[in-house]
Amino acid sequence: NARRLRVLVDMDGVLADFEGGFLKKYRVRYPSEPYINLEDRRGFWVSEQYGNLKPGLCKKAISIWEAKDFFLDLHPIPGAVAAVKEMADLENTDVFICTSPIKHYQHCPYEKYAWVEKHLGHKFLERIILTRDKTVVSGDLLIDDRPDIIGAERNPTWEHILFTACHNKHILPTPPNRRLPSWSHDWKSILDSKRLQ
Ligand code: BVP
Ligand code: MG
Repeated sequence: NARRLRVLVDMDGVLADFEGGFLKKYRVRYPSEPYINLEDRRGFWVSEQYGNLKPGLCKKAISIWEAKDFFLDLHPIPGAVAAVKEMADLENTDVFICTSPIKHYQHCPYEKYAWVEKHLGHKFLERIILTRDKTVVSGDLLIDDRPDIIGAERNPTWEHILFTACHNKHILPTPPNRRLPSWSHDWKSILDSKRLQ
């Protein structure tokens, strides 16, 4: 089977630690405001949970990731850099980084490219797909921490593998939906199972 496998890998929450980076900068900028520990995060939208915690905190949360250097300063998720490099070096495997930038575009798109160059190297700049709609991108697998990935295409070509994050760990994946609990788990088996299909 010489068919190539195309893997789309999400960035925020899968390669880059958006949640950890957010909490750290939020607490520095708003030291007297309440915050949500990562263990207590529920729901994909940080802004929504903060808005429900106290009026005004939705806007304060948004101010954190709209600021310069927020996306560039994010730490890699443990094991992510090594895994993606190894994945890209596998035979018959094409890896793309498929990420949704925020609409406040002054810093985010640039910093996503800079982050990839810094952590994965210059050649990975060829592999970046910025899109707000991942359903129109074709691939065999999409490794992503967002539970609900919808868009213009009703039948995306990819199988969504839910990457475990603080905000989704309590969600029970409805079979046959699969999870990748972390990069130290066996992601290669997921790819191999897809090659055989
Ligand atoms: O660019 C990130 C941050 C933004 O959504 C994008 C998630 O991209 P993917 O990982 O799905 O590719 N984002 C925005 C908000 C609120 C906006 Br108002 C949020 O609460 N969480 C969040 O991740
Ligand atoms: Mg994500």
